[in-house]
Amino acid sequence: MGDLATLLRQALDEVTASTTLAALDEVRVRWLGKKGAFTEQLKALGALPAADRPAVGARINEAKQQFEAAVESTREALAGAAVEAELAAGRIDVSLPGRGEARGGIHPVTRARLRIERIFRDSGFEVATGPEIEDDFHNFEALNIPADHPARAMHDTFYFPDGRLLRTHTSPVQIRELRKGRLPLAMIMPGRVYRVDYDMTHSPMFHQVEGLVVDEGVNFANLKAVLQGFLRAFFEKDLRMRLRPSYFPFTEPSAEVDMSCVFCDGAGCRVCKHTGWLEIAGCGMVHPNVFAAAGVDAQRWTGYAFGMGIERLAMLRYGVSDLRLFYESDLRFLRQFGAA
Ligand code: 2U9
Repeated sequence: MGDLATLLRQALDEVTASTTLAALDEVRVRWLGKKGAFTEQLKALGALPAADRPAVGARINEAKQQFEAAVESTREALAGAAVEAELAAGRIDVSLPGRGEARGGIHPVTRARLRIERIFRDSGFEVATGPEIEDDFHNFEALNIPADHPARAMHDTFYFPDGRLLRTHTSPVQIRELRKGRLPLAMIMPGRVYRVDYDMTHSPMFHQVEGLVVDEGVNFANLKAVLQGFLRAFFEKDLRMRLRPSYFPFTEPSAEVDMSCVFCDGAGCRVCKHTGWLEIAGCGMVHPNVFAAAGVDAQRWTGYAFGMGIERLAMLRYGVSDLRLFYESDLRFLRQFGAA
């Protein structure tokens, strides 16, 4: 039985040497499996004299049990260590400082819009909005833009299959307001508008603010004063303004609005192409045909209207040279604009 003691020591050494659960299992199978040494020993019992068998059998079983107990305790130790290692790898150090929260900012176009709204509200205007998906009547017909006008071409306007379209200006909101019949009114209409246009200075979607004042006896001089007051408040500069005759289907007479260059104060620079002036808005007195379409009595009421691009106002106010920066979501650009 000296043999058995040697075998047991060897088996226990192998258990101790196992560093993984898989290695330990391999040792267990090798010693206890069908061809394992303990099994072979038990098989050999048959060759012994019958009288010796119980005692020898008992010793073999004892050795086998010792081996099994060693395997079991090593298995527990290895499994415990594996859990510990897993926990250690995923441990979160709750005492570490946090990463900190990134502060959002207000988009420059929104910031400009809020600024415009505040200035006009302060001088008694209301702010009105309307749908971006419009019908032909509100976007064109009621604004004295006839069916054969080039603005209605497929390549100038985004159409839906049912004939509706993405509004090309915020003027349909004015039509909707006028048709409510609540006069007098003084309103601005800011919002997104769409045109089939894309290059350095044009985007298929951009923002406009239009204004409309309808009352008894309002005139071009009132329009000029309101626009000059707005531009001076928006740019916080004592700038000059001039009107040039122009044409829009919805106003008569109509004018383009220039302001003295906010970068060179009229002296001439690259931004104003050395003219000293920047084109900033369009305006005019509401056309009688527009009043008729909106159900307003043009004998009693007169009105003025104006329109400006919000991106252009924002570019000039914040010194942004490329319109596309507004739409690229580049955080290095956007982070420069804080709260309004
Ligand atoms: C009604 C009556 C009149 C709105 C007007 C303009 C002149 C104008 C452009 C400026 C730059 C649009 O963003 S832009 O491309 N707008 O020049 N808009 S008068 O006139 C109206 C609108 C509604 C009922």
